[in-house]
Amino acid sequence: MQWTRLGAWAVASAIAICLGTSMAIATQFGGVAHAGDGTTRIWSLYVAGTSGTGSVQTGEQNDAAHLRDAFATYGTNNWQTPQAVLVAPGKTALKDAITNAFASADDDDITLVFISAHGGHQPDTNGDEPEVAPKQDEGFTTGSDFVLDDDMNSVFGGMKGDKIIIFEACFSGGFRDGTSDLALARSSVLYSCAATERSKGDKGATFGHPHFYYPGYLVDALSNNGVDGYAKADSNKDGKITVKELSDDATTKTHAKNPAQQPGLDDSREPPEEKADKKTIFAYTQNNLRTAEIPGTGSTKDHCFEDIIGGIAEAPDVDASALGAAASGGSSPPYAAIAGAAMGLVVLGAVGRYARRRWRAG
Ligand SMILES: [Ca+2]
Ligand SMILES: [Ca+2]
Ligand SMILES: [Ca+2]
Ligand SMILES: [Ca+2]
Repeated sequence: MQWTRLGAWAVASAIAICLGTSMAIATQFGGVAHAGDGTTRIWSLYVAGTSGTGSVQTGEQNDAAHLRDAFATYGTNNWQTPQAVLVAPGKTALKDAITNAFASADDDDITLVFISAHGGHQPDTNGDEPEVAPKQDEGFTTGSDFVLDDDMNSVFGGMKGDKIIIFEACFSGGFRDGTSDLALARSSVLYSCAATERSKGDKGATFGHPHFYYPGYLVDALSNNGVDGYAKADSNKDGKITVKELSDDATTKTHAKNPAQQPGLDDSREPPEEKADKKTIFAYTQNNLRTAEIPGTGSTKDHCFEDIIGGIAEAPDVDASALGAAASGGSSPPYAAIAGAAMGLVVLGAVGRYARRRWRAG
């Protein structure tokens, strides 16, 4: 299977690649009526936060494009087009793209945004974050912008119906843990790691080409199980993958691959009929799924800033072996050391926003 199609979207001109066929299905909300046209449609948008062609940037873009392709190519439920992949849209462009992409969605539809981007954090200045050290607002980068969790209700405000947001980013488990964080009604968040964790991937050892682990396993979850033609994530083999089945499969495999990383699912803001185990995100035909990809070789990398955002000078590197030691030895999260060092540098008078990102092969 080749994954060669990658769309890039500027706000003014969407380049959409339309794949797959649509087949109307009954509402997926357990028979509970929401205002709408009586048909559940799935609208989706996929974002790679980084532009460029390096191996790490390729990982982000693979995450976005391959998840899009897996959903659209093999899913038989009612995926709507365009299913655009956006590469490094700025914050305003991202917000506008979300508003535009979901303009035709209604209340009995599902809207989905997937984002693979560097995660970062900065000191919590409005006090909304939990009273656990270190108090930080988390966020992700896209283009040259940092999207703070305090701003996510605005950025994602154009989503409609039942909202599913999937984050591949360091610290993404913290994107809705503060009182000013992402908290849209009827929304579920799937995240690649806890608020204190770094999210990792590799250049090809696991999936045959660069992916971060969590989205790589999300894509893999939609592939043929190699036994009886059902999808790997379809635990009850009914030809449908619920949001919970998808999350569970990718979570288990990601955590097994990197024990220092615990993905998760938060559907606490969903009404009972839209909880993750009630909602089909992927319906398919048995024996009509792609096969799993072939592992290659590659080194491990993480998906974090090595800089702290917000006018603070670059923080020191964290060695990959130290991350491993922290995971196995239970020492304090490595990012705490980064934050402490970076905050110490504030007094040196760093001025302006400095968001240089650097990826490191470990
Ligand atoms: Ca509808
Ligand atoms: Ca916050
Ligand atoms: Ca937060
Ligand atoms: Ca199922």
